[in-house]
Amino acid sequence: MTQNSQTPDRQAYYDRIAAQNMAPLWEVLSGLVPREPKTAVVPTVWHYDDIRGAIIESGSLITAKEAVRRVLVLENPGLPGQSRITNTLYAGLQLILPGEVAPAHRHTQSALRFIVEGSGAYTAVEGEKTTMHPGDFVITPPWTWHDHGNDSDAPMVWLDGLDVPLIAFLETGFAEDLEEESQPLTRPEGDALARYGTGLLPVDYKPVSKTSPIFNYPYERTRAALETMRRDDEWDECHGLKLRYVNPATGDYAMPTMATFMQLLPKGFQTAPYRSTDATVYSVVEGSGRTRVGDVELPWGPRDTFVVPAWRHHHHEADGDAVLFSFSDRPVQEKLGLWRQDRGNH
Ligand code: GTQ
Repeated sequence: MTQNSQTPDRQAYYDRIAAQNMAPLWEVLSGLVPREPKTAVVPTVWHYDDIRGAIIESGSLITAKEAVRRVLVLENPGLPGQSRITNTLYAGLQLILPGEVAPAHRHTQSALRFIVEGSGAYTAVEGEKTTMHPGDFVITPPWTWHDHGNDSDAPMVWLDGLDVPLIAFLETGFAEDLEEESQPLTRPEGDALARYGTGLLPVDYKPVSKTSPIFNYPYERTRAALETMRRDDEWDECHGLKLRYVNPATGDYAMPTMATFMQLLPKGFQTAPYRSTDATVYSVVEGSGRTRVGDVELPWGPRDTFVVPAWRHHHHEADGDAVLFSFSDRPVQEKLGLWRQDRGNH
């Protein structure tokens, strides 16, 4: 970053102006205005089978109530101690045991849950409960009350994705706790999906927030859509068959700060080299294979989480049919006119 142009005269001058809270731009210019994105984020995979033991062990060390959220944060090794999986995104694996409640709170950070293990725990958001199953994509919009509970008889684990580092950078983080552990329920389960998630909307509906009014996109439906569409056999060379989750009221992404996707790679498919400016977190739902990021190989199987840094060429290889969920900060980049992609190796 430093351009190595220091001389004793210059250094003495830099020291003097530092006392006046000034610094020479020419020593840092190329780092401040890089020719292309330079990221500290390292391509990394967390194999569920390797980390499951530690996740379950956390359940005997602390209760969900005491922890508030009992989560093992997935820290990018290039950003140690910063609770970040990419520059702008946070990810963690949350455990909730039978009978436990993670108490109600709300915050300005957007949260997504992607269900990894177990079935039958719930999230309640703004007066409605949704029961969660593997592969479901569940949303907690900014500043909405949410609590989680597990009425099933098995542990449940999901991937939390939040825009925590982005909100911290913008210094717009607010949070508060509800006095009661669980919020009062005001609507029957399934209300939001019926109202907004069947290709219909209430006749005079106007969006009241920037987040989708659907807060659980069940895997069953997503998987069925992919399975029906594959019959056309129109595979994108970079993505296989890739869908984005949308807010049905606006056509925009389901969340204002995070884009979410589900893609199908058929058995034996190898995607063409691709890169984009949004670092992307993947959660493997079905199948196994590997993603190559430059010289780094990330082998993956069901329930694994992996991250591809910004603007790094990569491609995926699927051994059998594979289904990958992913999320990134693409909506923010697009709205600022910054998002770029590069299809192919040139
Ligand atoms: O479930 O509300 O992983 O507030 C981190 C912060 C989960 C949550 C996290 C949170 C939550």
